[in-house]
Amino acid sequence: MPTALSFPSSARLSGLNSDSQSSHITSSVSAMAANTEQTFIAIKPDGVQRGLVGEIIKRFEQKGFKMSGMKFLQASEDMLKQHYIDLKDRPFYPGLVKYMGSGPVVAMAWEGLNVVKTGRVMLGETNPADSKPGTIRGDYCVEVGRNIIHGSDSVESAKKEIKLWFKPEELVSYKSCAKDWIYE
Ligand code: IDP
Ligand code: MG
Repeated sequence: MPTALSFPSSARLSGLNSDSQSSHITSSVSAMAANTEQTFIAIKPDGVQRGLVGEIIKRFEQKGFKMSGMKFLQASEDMLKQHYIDLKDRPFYPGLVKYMGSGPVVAMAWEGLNVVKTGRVMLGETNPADSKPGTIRGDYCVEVGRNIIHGSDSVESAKKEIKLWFKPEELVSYKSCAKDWIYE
C-alpha cells in the first residue's frame, strides 16, 4: 500500500507554514487516491500472434502508467462470454468470443491518474479505420474484428473486468521508483 501520509518532499524542503503544509498534504493524499485508478488492458490473440506485445506494453510503460498485474493465457469460452456480456445481443458476439479464444492473450492491469480514459485514447477508436495515427489501433491494425487490444471503457467496467481476469493475489501493490517524477 502507498504510504498515504508520508510528507511530500517538496513541502518538506520549502519550509511552508503549517496551514499550507496541511492543504498540501490533503491535496497530495487525494491525488494519490486518483493515481491508483486501474484499468484492464488485454492484448488480443491477433496482437500476440503479430508480435506486438512488447510494443504495446512499452507504450503504457513509457507514458508513466504502472503495471499492477499481467498474465499470459488462453481464455475459456465461458470467461470471454462473461467479459463481453454487454454485447451478447450484437450479431458479431459469437464471432468475437471465438476470435478472443482462438489463441493466447496478455491480460494486464495498469494503474495511474485517469488511466481508464487515457488508456482508451491510447488505444484509439473501436474501428481501426477511425483511429488516428499514433494510437495503437491507428498504427497497427485495419479491421474492427481484428483490432488487437481491449481497454476498459469506464472505471466501473475496469473494476468488474479486473475481478473477472485476476485473483486478488495476482495483483501486486508496490511503489514505482518513478512515481515522484511522474506525479507532482
Ligand atoms: P471496444 O473494444 O472499443 O470497447 P466494443 O464496442 O466494446 O469496442 O466492442 C468490443 C469488441 O467487439 C471490439 O473491440 C471488436 O473486437 C469487436 N467488435 C465491435 N464491433 C464489431 C463489428 O461491427 N464487427 C466485428 N467485431 C466488432
Ligand atoms: Mg468495450
